[in-house]
Amino acid sequence: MLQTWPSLLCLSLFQLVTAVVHDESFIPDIILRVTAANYSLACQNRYSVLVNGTSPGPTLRLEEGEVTWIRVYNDMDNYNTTMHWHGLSMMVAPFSDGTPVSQWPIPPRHFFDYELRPDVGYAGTYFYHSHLGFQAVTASGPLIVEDSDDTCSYEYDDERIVYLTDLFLNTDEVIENDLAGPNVTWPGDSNDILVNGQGRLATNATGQCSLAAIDVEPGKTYRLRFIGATALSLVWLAFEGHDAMTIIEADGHYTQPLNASYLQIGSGQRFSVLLSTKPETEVEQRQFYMQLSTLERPTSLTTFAVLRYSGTTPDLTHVPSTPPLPVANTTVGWLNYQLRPLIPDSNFPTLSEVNRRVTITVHQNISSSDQLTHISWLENGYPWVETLSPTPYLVEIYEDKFDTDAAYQRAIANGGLDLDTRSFPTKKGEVLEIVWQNTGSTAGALETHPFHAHGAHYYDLGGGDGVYDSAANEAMLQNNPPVLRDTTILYPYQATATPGVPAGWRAWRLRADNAGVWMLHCHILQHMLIGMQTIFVVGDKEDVVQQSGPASAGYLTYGGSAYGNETHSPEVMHFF
Ligand SMILES: *[C@@H]1O[C@H](CO)[C@@H](O)[C@H](O)[C@H]1NC(C)=O
Ligand SMILES: *[C@@H]1O[C@H](CO)[C@@H](O)[C@H](O)[C@H]1NC(C)=O
Ligand SMILES: *[C@@H]1O[C@H](CO)[C@@H](O)[C@H](O)[C@H]1NC(C)=O
Ligand SMILES: *[C@@H]1O[C@H](CO)[C@@H](O)[C@H](O)[C@H]1NC(C)=O
Ligand SMILES: *[C@@H]1O[C@H](CO)[C@@H](O)[C@H](O)[C@H]1NC(C)=O
Ligand SMILES: *[C@@H]1O[C@H](CO)[C@@H](O)[C@H](O)[C@H]1NC(C)=O
Ligand SMILES: *[C@@H]1O[C@H](CO)[C@@H](O)[C@H](O)[C@H]1NC(C)=O
Ligand SMILES: *[C@@H]1O[C@H](CO)[C@@H](O)[C@H](O)[C@H]1NC(C)=O
Ligand SMILES: *[C@@H]1O[C@H](CO)[C@@H](O)[C@H](O)[C@H]1NC(C)=O
Ligand SMILES: [Cu+2]
Repeated sequence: MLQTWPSLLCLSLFQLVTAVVHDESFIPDIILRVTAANYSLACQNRYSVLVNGTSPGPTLRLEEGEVTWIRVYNDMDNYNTTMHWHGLSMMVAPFSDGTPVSQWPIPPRHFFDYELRPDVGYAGTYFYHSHLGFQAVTASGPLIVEDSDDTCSYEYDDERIVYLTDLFLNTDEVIENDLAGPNVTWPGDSNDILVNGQGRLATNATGQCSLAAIDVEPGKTYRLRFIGATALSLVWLAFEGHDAMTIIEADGHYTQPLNASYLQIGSGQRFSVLLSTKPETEVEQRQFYMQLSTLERPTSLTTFAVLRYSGTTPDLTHVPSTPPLPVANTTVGWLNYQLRPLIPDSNFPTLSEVNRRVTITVHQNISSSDQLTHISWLENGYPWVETLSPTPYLVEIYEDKFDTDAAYQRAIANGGLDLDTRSFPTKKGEVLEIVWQNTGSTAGALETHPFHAHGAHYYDLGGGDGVYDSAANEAMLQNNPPVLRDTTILYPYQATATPGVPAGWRAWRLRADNAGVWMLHCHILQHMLIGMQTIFVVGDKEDVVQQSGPASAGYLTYGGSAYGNETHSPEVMHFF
């Protein structure tokens, strides 16, 4: 059944390859069903996109180096969807990245079989989420890549997932229209930070909704896997009565142990910490608050979960009127230059190996006319929004409709951005430095942006005020080898800045080895909706085909035969 092909490609082969029909004899490893329904979070009814009927959706556990097929059903009548596996590189299976630029969305009442294979060395904490519109505010869930026998890891007694989401009361549709409609309206800040889908409105301390409990036993060491699946909020958190956490993982890579009394988690980031519980003899109080606050918003919101020792009668409905911990402020540049890889990493390219530096200047552009206000986030002068690519770029590449060479030439002459395709074309194998450069908005404001990369993890070179100075920064890295990350934060280093003037940067370095179409974007959904996204096109068609193989026609049209429905078994490429 399964066709294989040599890695050398010729055109005639393209015709020969056939897809595998996933009929009843094909059993996916995992099934996810996406619905839209009225659903209650923190006692608030909201029409939301859900995975398997809940938010967050079920926890997925994958193995390093193992191929896993995940069938995602779009059970909605009125919305497309996709599913992105946040942090996995999608090397080899480029249609599986789940973005609007790498696949046609899954039409209503259709399903798509995603083929995943987490890279060896990437055991850690991830999540999955829809990549369309504002759906990811609720349509998401934890994804854990388990350690293999060879993984050099840490010892702990047990683990707990601490999954953070925002609660918005307006529907996705209202929020999308408020932001991207003809007259922008800010649809409001988060009403609550939910922990594992649970919480109580900060403004409403009565009622039946429970705080989340993190259940522990005395005298044990827990690995807490924190997942920042918030739409907007940068979250500060710490535990009452337990002031020592040891960070051991960031974005799917083990780090050398680093003690911290609090965490600061942006949308898209993950951290694991080891937390040792008190010995039985010292446990007088049996429940302790985990205090969470939103940072960098006009009004800070403080909410709670409960670290609950065994043997207690829980009180999860009580919200303290006075927070047990001081209400936090942002630590600008938190963890910069402090994390080290657990295993020495010899693959880090030095400054002299860098082929090209792409500086991406981000700017919030406000324009008004005839009583209408329009706000966009621009990257080097231009926004990127979903409506800009009616056909996914990867499909255009397979159909020979995207001339990557011409795009590359135009981009090189324009600081890396090709205006015709609104993309950042890259040669496969280039060593890139990507510098996110903050600037004052039209109104002189600066904001915080957790920038995320698809397609590869990057060496996070750090960040600072002003403009990036590569020589000075390289000196900072001399005895501080950086870690691989997929989401790090561009901070504001002052409250205001002159419109358009550089004020703060974050820099990444990576080997662009993964041919395909990869989004690099701020992970704040509201910012994405009004332009804060970029598209990196790595390699040309030959590179993509050589890496992954050809694509059957069923992938190249919306609702094509690679997509299944009730009467049609999908014809699916097995890329691995
Ligand atoms: C999701 O729900 C479907 C049935 O609705 C079930 O078959 C599947 O196992 C569930 N997935 C997970 C990961 O629990
Ligand atoms: C969801 O709830 C709203 C408000 O109560 C209601 O108008 C709407 O019909 C409900 N939708 C569905 C699909 O149940
Ligand atoms: C679904 O996606 C297709 C292809 O991009 C588009 O034509 C259609 O309008 C979308 N449908 C909805 C409901 O957004
Ligand atoms: C407060 O909680 C009650 C009970 O859960 C709920 O009915 C009510 O809508 C909430 N009030 C507000 C303002 O959220
Ligand atoms: C980190 O915290 C652990 C647990 O509290 C403690 O044993 C260790 O000494 C601390 N390490 C450093 C470097 O402070
Ligand atoms: C946060 O900043 C405010 C105002 O600068 C200050 O009053 C407060 O003490 C700070 N909080 C902490 C925990 O440092
Ligand atoms: C940026 O704003 C200016 C007005 O302040 C407006 O003229 C211009 O069209 C805007 N540019 C974009 C790309 O939105
Ligand atoms: C646009 O919104 C602003 C404030 O949100 C309002 O003052 C203005 O009247 C609106 N313009 C139109 C044409 O509705
Ligand atoms: C199911 O898929 C087949 C093949 O793509 C298509 O011809 C058919 O129209 C689809 N059915 C529905 C109900 O969309
Ligand atoms: Cu942003």
